[in-house]
Amino acid sequence: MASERTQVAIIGAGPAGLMLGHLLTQAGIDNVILERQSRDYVEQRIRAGVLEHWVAELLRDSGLGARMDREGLLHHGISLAFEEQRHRLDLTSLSGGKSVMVYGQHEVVKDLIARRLADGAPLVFEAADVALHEIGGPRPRVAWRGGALDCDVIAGCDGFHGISRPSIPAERRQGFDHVYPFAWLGILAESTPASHELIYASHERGFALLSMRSPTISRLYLQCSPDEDLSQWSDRRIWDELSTRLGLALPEGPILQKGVTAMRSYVTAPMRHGRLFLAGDAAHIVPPTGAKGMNLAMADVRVLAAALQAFLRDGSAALLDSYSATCLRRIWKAQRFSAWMTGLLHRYPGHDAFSRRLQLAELDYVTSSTAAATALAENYVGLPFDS
Ligand code: RFL
Ligand code: PHB
Repeated sequence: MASERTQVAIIGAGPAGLMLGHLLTQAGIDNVILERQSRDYVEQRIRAGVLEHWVAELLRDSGLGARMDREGLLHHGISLAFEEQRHRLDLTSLSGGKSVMVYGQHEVVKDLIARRLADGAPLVFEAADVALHEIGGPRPRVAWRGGALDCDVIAGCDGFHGISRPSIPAERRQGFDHVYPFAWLGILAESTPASHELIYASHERGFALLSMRSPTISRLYLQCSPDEDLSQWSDRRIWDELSTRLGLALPEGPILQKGVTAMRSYVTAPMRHGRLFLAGDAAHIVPPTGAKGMNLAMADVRVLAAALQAFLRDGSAALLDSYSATCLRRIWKAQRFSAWMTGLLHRYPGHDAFSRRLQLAELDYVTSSTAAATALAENYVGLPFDS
């Protein structure tokens, strides 16, 4: 089959692939995005909800902030709940003026797709059997059922279960993996959020989180077992358990979606093989407790877009050569924060009374020491890029 040609072939239309495509298009670099699923599927997939301060700014600066600023919820604090008390951390005063934006990942995805289509930039949905060829040489090639592309560089933005990472020979990459002995049962409900800010609760019965998508839609999570049987969870049981763990009466409403999310930390290194560069969940995943997954995906593509510009416009490979190391520094710090938040807030099977007292002492410390609260806040709103 005759191949078409582009500069950058992007695999996956999640936040990483779409944002990379947008930044490259703005810089005048040709790119094609290939997505296995349908447009409807990727626009309806409910996932992350918290954007770090700089991500909201990047969206604004690149012309994508209008709907986010109208419909998103700007948050200046979060609360930690334990031992029947709630403690608010003022993220904005602790971080020197920063905040987070509560705006669903699928809304970011919708905005990016709408913009891409308006720009007339190529985006192929339902691209089946995508395969990467010649990634070790200067002219890589991507083929799928019904098409093929010659390109300069491939960006593997196809998530944790994609084909990009396994396209790198196993002996050329190292995986760092940790699986947690619990999962989250998440619901999306048509109900007024009981608090206008997020509440992370550490309870004897397990972790719970109150979040939201709008003033009328709540997003709530409960720690559960990794093999939890959802059929055992009636709506009544879910609401009662959430209310007990959060220590709060919850306005109830129809549950629109229910699901179980596994908790895992994973990093692959390096994030490059020849002309293939991995970004986002294709290279790393974090447990959702620190709200870092989508933000890390955005951080990778911010670095990758600048490196690709230097390479494809000015012929300088230095930034591409340091891409993996630059990203991994931030990624490991986000891994540390996510694992720490997870350990701070969850109940571990076999946790003894001593371990629980240590956890409560740490929660007490974080909510009473400005130094400790500052460390949490600067990570939560997003670490600076030069650190
Ligand atoms: P995605 O979003 O998984 O997108 C990858 C895309 O690649 C496509 N694909 C392929 N396309 C072509 N050919 C193939 N062979 C392909 N294989 C896969 C897929 O269909 C998909 O469209 O990865 P990306 O772009 O790296 O984005 C990462 C984020 O989605 C992820 O990190 C976050 O959702 C994680 N996460 C959170 N992150 C945050 O920053 N803040 C949060 O508050 C937050 N909460 C969460 C979360 C993830 C959750 N779940 C369900 C895992 C809460 C939950 C419950
Ligand atoms: C969400 O709103 O889905 C959400 C918020 C904070 C997290 C994880 C998920 O830490």
